[in-house]
Amino acid sequence: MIVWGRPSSVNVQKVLWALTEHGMTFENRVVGGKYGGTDTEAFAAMTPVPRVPVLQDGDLTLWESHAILRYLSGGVSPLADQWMEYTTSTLQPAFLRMFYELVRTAPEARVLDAAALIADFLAAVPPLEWQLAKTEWLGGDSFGMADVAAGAMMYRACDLCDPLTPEVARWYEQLKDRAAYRDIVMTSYEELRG
Ligand SMILES: N[C@@H](CCC(=O)N[C@@H](CS)C(=O)NCC(=O)O)C(=O)O
Repeated sequence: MIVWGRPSSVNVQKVLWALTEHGMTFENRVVGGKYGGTDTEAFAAMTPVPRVPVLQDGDLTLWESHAILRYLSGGVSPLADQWMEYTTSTLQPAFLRMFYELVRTAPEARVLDAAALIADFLAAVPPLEWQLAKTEWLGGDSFGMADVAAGAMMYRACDLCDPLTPEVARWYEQLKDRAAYRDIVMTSYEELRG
């Protein structure tokens, strides 16, 4: 399999992390961001959206990180799917608004209210606490793709604010216990700093 995308992208990290957890072999072709390569005809032939990640598996080409996670797992449970959707619709947009302003935008160019951005992200976390009070992992009793989808942004989020309510803190410790999380997600994002 080939994963197109820079490892500094949180969405690419989800795919690299999932592949590693599944013990699958793959090649990572580093494109996007400062590396370029997403504005070529060859890239446009793979996806109509010049964004990463893109997965190639033989004749199959897939984009959208959560679709790739579902494919790699042969599908996910309804509970896991629900949390992947929550991540797409609510948690990650709030995280990205915070991350773009506080990390990707140079200090002198920041115009948004940092406290409000942080508060918006923190307001998206209590539903995770609610689920994690009932189940060990977001998607149920075992680690899975919901943890990958939502967990991928927690490392950077913890640098910017404190989202670690009791059960979320327990879950985050469990994520950090995984070698693939440490190797793929808990990495420098200095290249993204504005
Ligand atoms: N919904 C898409 C979002 C993809 C996306 O926005 N990727 C970002 C990186 S996280 C990107 O490609 N940015 C432009 C670039 O890196 O060149 C997914 O989950 O795969």
